[in-house]
Amino acid sequence: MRIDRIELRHIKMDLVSPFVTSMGTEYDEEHIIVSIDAGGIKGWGESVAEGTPFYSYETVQTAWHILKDFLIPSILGKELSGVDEAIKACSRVRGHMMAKAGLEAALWDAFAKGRGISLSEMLGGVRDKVPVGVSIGIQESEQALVRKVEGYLAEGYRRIKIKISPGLDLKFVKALRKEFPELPLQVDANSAYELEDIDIFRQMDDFNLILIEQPLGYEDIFDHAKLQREMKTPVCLDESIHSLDDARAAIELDSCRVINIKPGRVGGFTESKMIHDYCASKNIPVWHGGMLESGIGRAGNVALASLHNFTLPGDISASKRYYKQDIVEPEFVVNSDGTMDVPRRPGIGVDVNMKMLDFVTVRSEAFKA
Ligand code: OSB
Ligand code: MG
Repeated sequence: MRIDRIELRHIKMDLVSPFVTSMGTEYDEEHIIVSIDAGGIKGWGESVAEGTPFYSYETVQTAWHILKDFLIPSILGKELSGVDEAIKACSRVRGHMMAKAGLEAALWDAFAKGRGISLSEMLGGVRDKVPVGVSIGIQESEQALVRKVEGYLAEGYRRIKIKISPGLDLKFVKALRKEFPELPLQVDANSAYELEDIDIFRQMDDFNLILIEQPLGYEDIFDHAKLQREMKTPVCLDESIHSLDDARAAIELDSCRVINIKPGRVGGFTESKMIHDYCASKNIPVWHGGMLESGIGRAGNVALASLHNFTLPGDISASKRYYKQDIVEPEFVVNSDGTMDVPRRPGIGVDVNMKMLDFVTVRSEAFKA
């Protein structure tokens, strides 16, 4: 497949409600949409670098720079036999996983469309529905959180994750456990704690949580092993895992017993699959994380989550949980049994709503071979 043209679009979409975490408050989401024209086929991908460097060092600006000046020139005008060849052509670039993943996703979509199969099938997916949960930001009060959770459970979500931050942690967990003793519940700290806070995590052990996500440093693997040793509840790593090598180190050191896979954080679907397969071989369950993606990124997430070792519900929620209107058709919905359908049409399996995409685009640039 010859890579004839690549277009980048910086998009900005208003969230239906502010998303509060230990990293700050988000009112809107900025990402990059990548589209590739190759031999009459159009592939779509989303780079989840955000407007701010608070979750990752990458931002829309850094990803744009890396895509424009290094990644796109490495493949533009080339005849590629598959995604692996593009990855090899881009391998001199160190880091910048989100920039790489956006381009890689567009290539996976184009190659799947070229073969007339769904992205899920091309990735080796085994499910036509995936279990999904919802990630809830820090709320003003315990009562407000309980009401939010009630609403999401009524919509069908099977598992609730809440964001925590020092001082805004145990009281929320206690309130939810009191109201919903059997609720599948997990917490995400986004690196807000230190090993000295171990007492809080010892107390968390009493609440039958599925897991505790990224309590300590955002690059740490070592201290998480010390914490896991002192706890029954599985530690799950998100921020610290950027590659198969990181996953190996974390599992060999027993720094975590679950891994959150986000293709954007690890450079794309290819590395995600390698981490998935390695975790399966070590009996480590994985689940699909989220970066408040538009429907373009979400379509890829749902496809990846159809692989067999994604046994825990993902942070993959309905389009309307994030945005008033999505940029794909049909929008993503959650079924009443807490699952989401895996698109079956070729590639990402949803159509891009060009009118909506234009509406949310704040800048674009095209590169022609
Ligand atoms: O840590 O999992 C996280 C959103 C942005 C950045 C980091 C995270 C999140 C979420 C939201 O938790 C998950 C979703 O997309 O629903
Ligand atoms: Mg997380």
